[in-house]
Amino acid sequence: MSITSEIAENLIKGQAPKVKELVQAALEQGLSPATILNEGLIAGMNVVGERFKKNEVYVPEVLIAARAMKMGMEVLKPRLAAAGVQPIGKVVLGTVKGDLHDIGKNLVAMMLEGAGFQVIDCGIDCPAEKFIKAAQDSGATIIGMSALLTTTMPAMKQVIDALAAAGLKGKIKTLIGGAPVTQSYADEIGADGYAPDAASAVDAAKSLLRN
Ligand code: B1M
Repeated sequence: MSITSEIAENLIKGQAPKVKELVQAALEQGLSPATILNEGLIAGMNVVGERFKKNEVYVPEVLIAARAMKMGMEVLKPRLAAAGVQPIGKVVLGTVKGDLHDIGKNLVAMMLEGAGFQVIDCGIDCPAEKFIKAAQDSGATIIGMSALLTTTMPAMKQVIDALAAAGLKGKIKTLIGGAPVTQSYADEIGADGYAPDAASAVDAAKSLLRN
């Protein structure tokens, strides 16, 4: 088995120290940071994402795999930066104003990072101005919003309206999700994308980059 396949296999199993060790060994063998990222860490996280979508694995397994990804990335990040490897896109992500739930939002962040996105995390209880400022400051082209309460869902529309008022609607795309959120709600408030789970959020974000 190639060392990148070994990295992917161990990431899927959530073997964080082993992933870190293998990433280090792969660098010592002369593999490029981009190859290790794409064929090792991202390949493994893609498998976890697909299994999560099919309910073959659950939140704890994803969190454990994400921790392994994080440990591998700690070794790889400085080398990626030195090699000038760019993220595939930048996403500002947060839980909307009034809402303190962040477990789902954090899973989305991990999946996006696992797929090669740079995530600017605005945390919880994030007001519209903070989302928009973070996107403008970082050059992100997607704002991702999470809401878990029916009472905080309207805060998503406030962000979309504020983007429109600032003349940024369409330039900065919006992606929404969270347990009470639906595609029809996304259509109703004019969000550019909706995803029912963290793995689908990656597909939706990639599709927003293309359109
Ligand atoms: Co709260 N809570 N909670 N809670 N809580 C719910 C959401 C609730 C359904 C429980 C219930 O009554 N059955 C209910 C909401 C009812 C409603 O509005 N319809 C509720 C309530 C009422 C409240 C309080 C008001 C309770 C109170 O104080 N009276 C209060 C509100 C506080 C606030 O936010 N202002 C409150 C507080 C809390 C805790 C702080 C105790 C805690 C949060 C801890 C934390 O997040 N750090 C908490 C929890 C844990 C829950 C439940 C039990 C679990 C939520 C969760 O983490 N799910 C929840 C009941 C439940 O869902 N069974 C509940 C796991 C997580 C992985 O799923 O977040 O849906 P989820 O994320 C998924 C997808 O939705 C999607 O991907 C994720 C992974 O697949 N997704 C996205 C999420 N964001 C996305 C963004 C995307 C795309 C996909 O694009 C950007």
